[in-house]
Amino acid sequence: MAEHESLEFGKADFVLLDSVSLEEFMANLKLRFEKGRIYTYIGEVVVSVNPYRAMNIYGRDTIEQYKGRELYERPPHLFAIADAAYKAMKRRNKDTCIVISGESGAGKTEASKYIMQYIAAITNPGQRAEVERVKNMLLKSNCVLEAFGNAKTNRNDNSSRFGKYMDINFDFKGDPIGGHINNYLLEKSRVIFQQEGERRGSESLLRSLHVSKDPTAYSYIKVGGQVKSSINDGADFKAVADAMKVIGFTPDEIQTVYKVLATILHLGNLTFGVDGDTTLIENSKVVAVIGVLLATKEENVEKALLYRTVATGRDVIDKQHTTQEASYGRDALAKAMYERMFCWIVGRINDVIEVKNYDAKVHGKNTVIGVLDIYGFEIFQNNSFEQFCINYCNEKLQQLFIQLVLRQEQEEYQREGIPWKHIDYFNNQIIVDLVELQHKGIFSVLDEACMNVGKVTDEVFLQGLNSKLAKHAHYTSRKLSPTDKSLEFDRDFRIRHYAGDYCMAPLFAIKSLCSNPVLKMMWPEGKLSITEVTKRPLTAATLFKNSMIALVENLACKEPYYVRCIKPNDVKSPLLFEHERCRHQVEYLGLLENVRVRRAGFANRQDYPRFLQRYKMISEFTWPNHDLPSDKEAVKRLVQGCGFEHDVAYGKTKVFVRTPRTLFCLEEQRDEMVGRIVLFLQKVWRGTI
Ligand code: AOV
Ligand code: MG
Repeated sequence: MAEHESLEFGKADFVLLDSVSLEEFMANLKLRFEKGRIYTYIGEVVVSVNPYRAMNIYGRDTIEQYKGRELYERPPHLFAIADAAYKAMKRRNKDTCIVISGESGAGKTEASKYIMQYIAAITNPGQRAEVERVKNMLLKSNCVLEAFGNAKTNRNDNSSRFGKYMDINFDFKGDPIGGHINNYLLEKSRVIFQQEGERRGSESLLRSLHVSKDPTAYSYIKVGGQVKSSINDGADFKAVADAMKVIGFTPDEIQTVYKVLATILHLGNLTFGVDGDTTLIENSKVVAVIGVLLATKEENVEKALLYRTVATGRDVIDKQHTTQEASYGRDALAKAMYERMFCWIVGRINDVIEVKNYDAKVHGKNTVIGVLDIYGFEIFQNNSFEQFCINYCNEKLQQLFIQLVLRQEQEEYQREGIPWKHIDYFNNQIIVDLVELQHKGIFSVLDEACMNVGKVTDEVFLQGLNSKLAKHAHYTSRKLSPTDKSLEFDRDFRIRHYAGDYCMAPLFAIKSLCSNPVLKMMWPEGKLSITEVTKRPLTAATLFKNSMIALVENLACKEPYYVRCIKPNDVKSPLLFEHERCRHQVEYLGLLENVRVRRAGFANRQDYPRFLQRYKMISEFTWPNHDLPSDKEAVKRLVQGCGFEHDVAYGKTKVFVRTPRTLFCLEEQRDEMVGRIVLFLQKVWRGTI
C-alpha cells in the first residue's frame, strides 16, 4: 500500500480494488490517469500509462524519496521498481532483470531510460572516477543506439526498430562497473521502404551530412513521403556525434559510419537498364560517388551490383543479374550494409563498456541487472516478416511473464513455508507453439518453403501454412485486402509475404567492396570460399527464433521485475483515455489475471521488522518496544490483539496478509494512534501533562 496518496487518486495497487472486475480495473486506471497518476501497482508489477506530456516526477528530489525505500512506502513509481531490483541484487546477491512490455508507443523506451537514470543516480556514493566513467558510457550508448536504431513510424515518433537487452554489471559495493548490450533483429526493410508518413532511422544524421540539402533527392527517403518533422535534426546530430566521441569511436570510424550512410542513400538512386544481353547501371555518376565513398574502384561497385557468385560443381562463377534481380540486390545490399553497420556499432560499444579486470576472488560476485526494452506489438496496413517477428517476440515475453509471475509467487510461498493452491490462468503457449514448434510451426513452414531455391513465392509459403495449420485454433488465412483493419493482435496470425531477400546475395556483393579498414571490420568475411558459397545459411526466421529462445532463457534465470506499459490513445494526447483501446491492452496483457493471482494468494507481505515498525503503536504489547523473543512473535501478538488471525499467515521471514481489507484496518488504526500520539506529545511539549 502506497503511502501519501489519498483515495481521491484511486487505488495505488489494483490488488486493493473492492472486487476484481474489468469495469473496476478500468475505472481505477482511468481515474488515476486523469489525476496525473500514471503509475499503479499490481503487487510488484508497475502498470504505466503513457502521459504524453512532461511529468515533473523524475527529478533529483523524487529520486531521493525512493532511494532505499520499500515499494509500498511511496506512491507507485518506476523508481520504486528499479530500487526493488537493485536492492534484491545487492542484498541477496541475485541477478535481476526489469522487463518492460507494451505495444508500440506505450512508453517502454522512456521507462527504460528513467530506470537507467535512477540506477545511475543512486549508485557510486563514493564518486569513484572509474564508476562515473562507466555510468556515463552506459547512458551515452543509449543516445547512439537510438540515433541508428529508432525511427518515426505511424505509431510512435521515436519507435525502437530493434530490441535491446542491456546488462549492467555491479561490483560487490553495488556500483556499476560495466555492461553489455544484446540487440535483436533490426527492422531493416525500413532502410529502403517506409509506410506513408514515416521516416527512416538515421535520417536526422543523413540530412546533417550535407549529402544534399534536399532530402527529396534520395529515393529511399522519399518513399515514406515525410521528410520534415518536429524532430530537431541538427541538434540531434551533434548530440550523437558527441556521444560517439565520448564512447570512444575514433574520427576514422565516425567518418566511415557517415560514408556507409551516404552510400546507402546513393544506392537507393541507382537504376538499371539493358543493352542487348547486358544489364547496366544507368547512372554512372552515382557509381563513381559510391566508389569514392567506399574507397574502391568503380568497376568493383558495378560488379557487386550486376553479378552474383554461384557455385557450379567445384567452381565459383559470376553470373549476371537481370535488371529486376539487380534492383532487388541493390535494396538487399543497402539493408545489409545498414544492419552490419548497426551491429558493428553495438559491438564497438560493447568493447568499451564490457567489464574488464574484475577478479571475483578479490571483489566478490559480480551481479547483474538486465533491462529489456523491445519493440512493442504493432500492426500496420502491410505487415512484413519483421512485424511478424516483433509480435512473436511479444508473445514470447508474455509467456515468460505468465510463467514467472506465477512461479515467483509460488516460490516465495515455498521459501516461506506457506501452503499454496494452484490457480488457473490463460496461457498463450499455444500461440507461441504455433509460431516456433519444430516441423509444425510457422517458422518451420517458412524454412521449408525457402528450401526451394529460386521458387520461393508467397504462394508456396501460404500453401504450406494452409496445409499444416488450417485446423489450428489461432490460425486463419483470409483473403487479404489492403484496407482490412479487422486484425486482431494476438489471435490472428497472417503474414502477407516473406521478404525472400534475407538470403546470401548481399554478402557476395559486399565482398568485393572491402578496402577501407573500418569497412573491413564490418564485413570480416572478406572473400568467400567455395564452401561458404554453397553452404546454406540459417534463415532469418531461424536466427530470430533462436535469439528469442536464448533471451527468454537468460531472463528466466534472473529475478524479474515488470513494467507493463499502456498507450492511452492513438493521437498522442495527454488528455484522452480511449476506453476501448485501453481495455484491449489490459486484456491482452493479462493484467486482470495478474491481479487475481496476486489476490488469490496474499495481497500484501512484509518482513517482520518492517511490519512491526509500521504498526507497533497499535498494540500495547509492542509499543514502544516489545519483550518477546523475536519480531515474529511480536507480530503474532499484535495480529492476535487486532483479531486478524484468520487472515494472516506467518512465513519464515515475512508476514502474509490475505485480504486488502485487513491492511486497511491496520492502516486506519495506525492513523488513529499516530494522531493520538502526536496530540499526546504536543501536550507534553506544552507542559499541560
Ligand atoms: P515505446 O518504446 O513503447 O514504443 P516510447 O517510450 O518511445 O514508446 O514512447 C513514445 C512517446 O511517448 C515518447 O517519445 C514520449 O513523447 C511519450 N512518453 C512516453 N513515456 C513518457 C513519460 N513517462 N513521460 C512523458 N512522455 C512520455 V516502440 O519502441 O514504437 O514499441 O517500438
Ligand atoms: Mg521503444
